[in-house]
Amino acid sequence: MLKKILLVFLLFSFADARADDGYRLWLKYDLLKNTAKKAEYKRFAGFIEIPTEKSLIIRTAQSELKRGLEGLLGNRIAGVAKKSGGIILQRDKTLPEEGFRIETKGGNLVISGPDDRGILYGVYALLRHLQTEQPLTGINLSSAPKIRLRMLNHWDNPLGTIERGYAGASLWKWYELPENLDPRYLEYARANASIGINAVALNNVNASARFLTPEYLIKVKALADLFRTYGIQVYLSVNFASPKILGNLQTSDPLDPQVRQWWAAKADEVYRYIPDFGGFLVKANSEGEPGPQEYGRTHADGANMLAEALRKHKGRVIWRAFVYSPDPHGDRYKEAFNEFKPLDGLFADNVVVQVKNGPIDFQPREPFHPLFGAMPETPLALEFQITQEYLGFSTNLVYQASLYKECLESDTYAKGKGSTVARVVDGSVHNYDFTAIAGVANTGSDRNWTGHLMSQANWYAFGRLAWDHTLSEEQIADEWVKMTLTRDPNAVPVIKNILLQSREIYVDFTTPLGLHHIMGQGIHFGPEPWLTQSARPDWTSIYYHRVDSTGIGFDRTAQGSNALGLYRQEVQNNWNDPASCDLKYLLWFHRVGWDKKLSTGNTLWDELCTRYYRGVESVQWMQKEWNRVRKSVDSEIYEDVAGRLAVQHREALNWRDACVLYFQTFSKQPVPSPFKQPERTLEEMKKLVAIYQLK
Ligand code: GCW
Repeated sequence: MLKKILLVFLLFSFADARADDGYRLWLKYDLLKNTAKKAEYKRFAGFIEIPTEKSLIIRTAQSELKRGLEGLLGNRIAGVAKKSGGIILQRDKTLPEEGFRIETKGGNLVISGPDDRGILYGVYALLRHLQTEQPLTGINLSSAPKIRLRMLNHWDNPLGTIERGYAGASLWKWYELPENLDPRYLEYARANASIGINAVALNNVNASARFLTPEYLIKVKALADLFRTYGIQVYLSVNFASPKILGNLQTSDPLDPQVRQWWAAKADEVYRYIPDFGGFLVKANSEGEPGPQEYGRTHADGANMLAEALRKHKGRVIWRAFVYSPDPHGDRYKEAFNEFKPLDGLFADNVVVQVKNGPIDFQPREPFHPLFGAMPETPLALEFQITQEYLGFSTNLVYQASLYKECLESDTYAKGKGSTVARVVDGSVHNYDFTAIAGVANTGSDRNWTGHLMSQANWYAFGRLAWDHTLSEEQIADEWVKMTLTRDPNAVPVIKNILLQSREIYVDFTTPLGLHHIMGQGIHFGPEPWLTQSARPDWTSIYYHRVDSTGIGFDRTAQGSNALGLYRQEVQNNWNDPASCDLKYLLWFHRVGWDKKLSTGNTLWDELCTRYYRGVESVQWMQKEWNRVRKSVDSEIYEDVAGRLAVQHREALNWRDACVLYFQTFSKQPVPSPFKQPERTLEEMKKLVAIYQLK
């Protein structure tokens, strides 16, 4: 007996002493310390009643609610329903699809949803409410998603690597599936469901054909069976050449009857394994991936063939618009537009075209993609990159809700003022029947899921904005900090402020004033503005910044490439004139002389230097601010974030010195005071970057 007590004691003290490692994300459900709140919440924690027809998702909702309440309130929830004092989960068909309402009625708390997912999302909303210590008395909260398909795209490869993944190996252990189900699969599904994500594409868009073989479909099915219990549908990225690779056909021409037949049979087979399979995600004729253009066919021909194969199963095709050609005289900015705009209206009704937020490639800042203002007849899905390919990998703290919001709120003027990207994507501008948004996942098998603990906030923010793009980045940061890090009222605003400033700080020390695509060819987290040679001209830096002794920037006005001409007149009016163009987009659209006076009062050269230097100083500011919250956050998390901020400072210095020194060879001007000339030389910076890129 004594031994047993000792063991229990040891276990408990271990649990207490054990530092937080971020594994539990924002779903910790630790006992609330606020006794008044606890007492208020306990009035409804007597029992949980669920609808008589119980589905798997309802069971999930019930057990999640029980787990949450027991953790937060510290008492067991009885199984027996009473008249009042409990929580009732119920169906209410009058509510909008997947939505929910939470209200108090007759001494109970009632969570209603029109469908199972709605009830599950209502449960998570309630738990969020309690975790952030909001008042429950008189609660009347309803919400419904603005976009129907809210999905993560994993760029995970069959052998466990992740393209542009910085948080360890893939979560999917393909060799162990289907027999062995890693417990993380469920935790992953929970996390997604808690923020309203209802679909995932499991594999890289640079797709291996093996996922469509029976050997792999059985593995995919194992994951789909599990994710279904959290309301998550599975999609696969497919290789357009699969008929040749797997079917031994001579061609993968989308108009060839045998090819069409092959895909139809393949779709039937997939649905035998996974009856609620979502559909195919396709990257075609892009960066060397196969596609319909090899046969003289269009993207619409390719997408429509797959759409036909999936139609009878209610499956969908998500066809990516990320295409560009290696034309040294062209402007990559315009290429996706030029290929897709003429196809508007030609896609089958179960096709969605997925467009990246900006025209180049997930840069720290991009103007919104011109296709969002130009495809009234084609449902467009918006693709964000949550993983930080161009945002400092997992060593830089960059809260991306600011980037997402900037894009979502950009006005396309597609149907007059107020036709924001968000409203195009949610279908309210053009009445698309099906709407979708995707985030390229930042998850991996690192214990804390995302490498940088603070990058969890980006996963969280993506889900929350996919649900409701009108939420502010501030509100989302508030929820995330309180659920993940601390509810200490002295620390919460400090951490929120770091998050809210972080994206602009990153832009400042990497690509201020509208510079873009000047990163290392191999190290997308580091600088290589001097890159002039590559396998393709549009993979160099000079293609984008066009620096010379007179100035810097890409002229995309009518005198230049006229990429600006792809936007509505009102948008062009905002950006056309270098004197009034928002400085954050200046060098995206204009070549500007070094001595040109900007609205800040500085010349272009001085302003450029000021931003690079200010960026580095701001990283030091983040370090100091983080230090202020040391006592309010878990020590393991504190140390880990502090360490990564120190790395970020080193990387910021590298960016600053590399860019300032290189551009200075053209401007031939001193670094303006009070800043000091970098201590390192350009040659040293080039050597450093070269070392990072050695094989
Ligand atoms: O951002 C680029 C990445 C590629 C990626 C591609 C894409 C999956 O560097 O790694 O490939 O975009 O989005 O298809």
